[in-house]
Amino acid sequence: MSRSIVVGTAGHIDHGKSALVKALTGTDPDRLKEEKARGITIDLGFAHQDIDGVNFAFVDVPGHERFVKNMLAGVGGIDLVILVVAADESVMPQTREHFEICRLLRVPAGLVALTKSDLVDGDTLEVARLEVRELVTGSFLEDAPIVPVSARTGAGLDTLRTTLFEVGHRTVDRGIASVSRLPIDRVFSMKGFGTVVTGTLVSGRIRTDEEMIAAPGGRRVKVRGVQVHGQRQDHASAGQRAAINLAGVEVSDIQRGQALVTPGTFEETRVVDASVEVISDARPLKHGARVRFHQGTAEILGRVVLIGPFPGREIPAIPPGSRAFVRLRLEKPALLARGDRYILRAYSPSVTIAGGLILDPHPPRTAIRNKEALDRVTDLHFDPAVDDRSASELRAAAVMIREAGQAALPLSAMVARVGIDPQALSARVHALVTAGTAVTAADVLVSPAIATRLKDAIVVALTLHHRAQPLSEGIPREELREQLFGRGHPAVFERVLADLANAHVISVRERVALASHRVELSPEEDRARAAIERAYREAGLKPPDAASIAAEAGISPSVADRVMKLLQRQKVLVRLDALVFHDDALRRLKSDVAGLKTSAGAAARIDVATFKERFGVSRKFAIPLLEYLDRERVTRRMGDTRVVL
Ligand SMILES: Nc1nc2c(ncn2[C@@H]2O[C@H](COP(=O)(O)OP(=O)(O)OP(=O)(O)O)[C@@H](O)[C@H]2O)c(=O)[nH]1
Ligand SMILES: [Mg+2]
Repeated sequence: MSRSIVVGTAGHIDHGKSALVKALTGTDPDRLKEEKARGITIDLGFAHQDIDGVNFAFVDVPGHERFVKNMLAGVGGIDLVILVVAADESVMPQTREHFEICRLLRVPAGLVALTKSDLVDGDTLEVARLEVRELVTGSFLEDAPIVPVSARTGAGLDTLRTTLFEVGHRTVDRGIASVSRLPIDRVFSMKGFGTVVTGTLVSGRIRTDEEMIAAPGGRRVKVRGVQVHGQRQDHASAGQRAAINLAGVEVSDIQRGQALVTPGTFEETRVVDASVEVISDARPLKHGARVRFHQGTAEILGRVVLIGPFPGREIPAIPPGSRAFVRLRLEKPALLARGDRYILRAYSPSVTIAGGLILDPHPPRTAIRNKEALDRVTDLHFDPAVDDRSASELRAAAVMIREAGQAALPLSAMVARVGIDPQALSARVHALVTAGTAVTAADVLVSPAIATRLKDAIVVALTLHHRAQPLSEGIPREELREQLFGRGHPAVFERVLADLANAHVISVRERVALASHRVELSPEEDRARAAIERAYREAGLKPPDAASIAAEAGISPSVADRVMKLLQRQKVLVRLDALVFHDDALRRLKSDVAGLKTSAGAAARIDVATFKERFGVSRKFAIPLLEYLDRERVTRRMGDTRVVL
């Protein structure tokens, strides 16, 4: 498919935006009945046209001041803007407002169309040209071509087409990151197809049959079909306008403001940290101001909380024409990634006042009116136009890994929260590890300081444990984790254990021990061990109780207790309910009972009475032993008797 460039119109009401789109494409972008009746654009309109093999997709926006919110839903993904200024009226309020919006959203390129050139003489045209030049001085449109044109007579249209092609050619192709994201600008139902959504695909690729999420809301949808510029395709790519036919959802389930995204990449958020720039003819942006937050195609109410810097001592406010850092508290969830551009409009009257860049879509809920918070957002800040992307991503990741602490930062969060292209993820992780900023553990990242601290804590805990309980083989793994890292991410604990084991510092079995640890018995304990073991071995299936063994052998109860526990951990002795048997006796019992089958054929059975008789034990021993045999799958109980398996 040919290269595709999305072009947005911008400009004051009635300046001829829609007429120009129609003159260029042959399609009238005003599609609503009300628009035709009133002769104004109300909502976004769409048209497309090939110019010399490049596909230009037009998003025509309304100029009316009441519909700026619709305009905002359209300019999100555009590559190029045509700022439309009627030569007879020149620069008007929405010329300025739309221009500021494009500037704040960092629309990459543009040109100016001086429309209705047929209505003015040369001098008036020059005045309009000068006023436009003044407006765009110092902006992305500073050197943009200004093309006089008339939709009525067709004068200048060819030049406009050529200029559009030239400017369009200079815009850079958007990289196709594998996270797909399509802010939805229209939802409708099409006969024979069902639900269709449209939008500009800002990143990634959307394929037929793919599963996606419509978020916020998290609804799973399936892509039934994809159309780009009115043609069926098997996929749409970043930078294209696309119509996506969805299976399994009604039109009423989906709205403008949601986005189609790859499952598992974005988390909804209501609190974000951002940089902000207040436009020069707006009022100061006050701490606590209620605003309309616009991003993608969404409009969400929220409040501005100033992080800083604060030049004055009075009520903090960001003066017009200056920049600062803010925390935005939204009244409804949004889907945001680091690096997203947004616009703020005043709650009432709704005029555009500021715009900026999302720096952290999931900031920790810490106090923000202090120097630490300001340092933090300064660290997170970046200017995509001049900063090295990889360096700024690594800096942000470092902040977030540090803050995640023991909980660790999931790799999946790196994409939306840090803004890393999934294809670059492993390279970034490698860089973080090499720089000593992160340690990886399964699918999370943790700061090396945490890993080191945990390692030290484990060694100390084991040393103390071995000193206090020399007969213990170590601390059970789970107990150790609970004790030292209860709130930490389990993968980090496992990673640290593995590191220590690989370095031969510890040994990890059911219990964790220092590698150097040996169970060493004192002469008294050793004598006790031998005596107890012998007693149980000789007692076979009729063991006496531990206390009487100890008493008979003259062993103190505390030594007996320690040695008994050791023998059980070593599996020399086995506890069945209240009774303890020597492992040898149980082994012999198992093979004897299993042997019944070989001698008696397939239907070997045994009941309590025959068991007692054959093995010479009382009921007290017979019951736990038979139950043990069931558990060991040597026998199976069937009513009063047992079958030998
Ligand atoms: N004489 C003359 N009239 C024009 C020209 N372009 C547009 N018009 C007229 O100006 C009026 C407004 O044109 P639109 O294209 O609807 O203006 P718009 O900028 O799309 O307006 P909104 O979408 O409502 O902001 C219409 O009556 C057009 O016929 C032109 O080049 N010359
Ligand atoms: Mg219009």
